Amino acid sequence: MEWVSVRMRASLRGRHVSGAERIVRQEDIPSTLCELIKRPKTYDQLHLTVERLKDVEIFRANLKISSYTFEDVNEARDFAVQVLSKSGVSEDLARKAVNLIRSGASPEGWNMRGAVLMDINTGERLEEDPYRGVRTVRVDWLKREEVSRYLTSQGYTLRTVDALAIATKNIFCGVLAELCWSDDPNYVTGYVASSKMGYVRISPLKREGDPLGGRVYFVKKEELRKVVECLERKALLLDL
Ligand code: PML
Repeated sequence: MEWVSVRMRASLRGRHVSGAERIVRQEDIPSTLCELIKRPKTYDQLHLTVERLKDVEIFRANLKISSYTFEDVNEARDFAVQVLSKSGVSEDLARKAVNLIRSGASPEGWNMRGAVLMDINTGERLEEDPYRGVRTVRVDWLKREEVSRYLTSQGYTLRTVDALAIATKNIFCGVLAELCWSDDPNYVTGYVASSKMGYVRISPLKREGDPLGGRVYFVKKEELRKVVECLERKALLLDL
């Protein structure tokens, strides 16, 4: 069966503002393009990629979801550090990851387009391009509408739908733990994900109005090449 990856990324004055992906059938390409083109609120450049995929693996998503809400950002970030520790990340490196996202992980102190890759043993940053980082692409839900309906009926958001897909692929590819919160100034819920702890939603990981956000993936340095190849090239459709 033929599948096509449709990807959108938009930027404003050279800075990434929005990105999304769908894996769809040939006949759904036009409606998907129309949907994705409407997503960024503002941009001066928008790139669309339509790519035929050769080998698509179907994989059952298996991360348990849990949610925790705190009075303030510091408590929530401390909890994220604890969840990362339980996932095998030292407390020092977990704090380093929080501080990187908090202050903008790119060399100019702004959001990266993709994720930081951090050696889980030493804290060394491993991404080749510190502005771009690594991007988890070629992943979607096999039955996106059904999954969206189900998760939103359980009180989760459409952002959860997308982030859960990314987190699931990351773990599939060998990411040992992930910390993420959004760069959307109005979305303050983030998460820690690992195979041991599942998908742990944590709120608020930042203050309302804060435009900084991003992702840190903890990996083993010796597995770097294999993990990056999988994150960027392997096509995965997730079943719930
Ligand atoms: C959630 O609500 O489940 C957390 C979603 C984080 C979204 C991060 C992003 O916007 O990329």
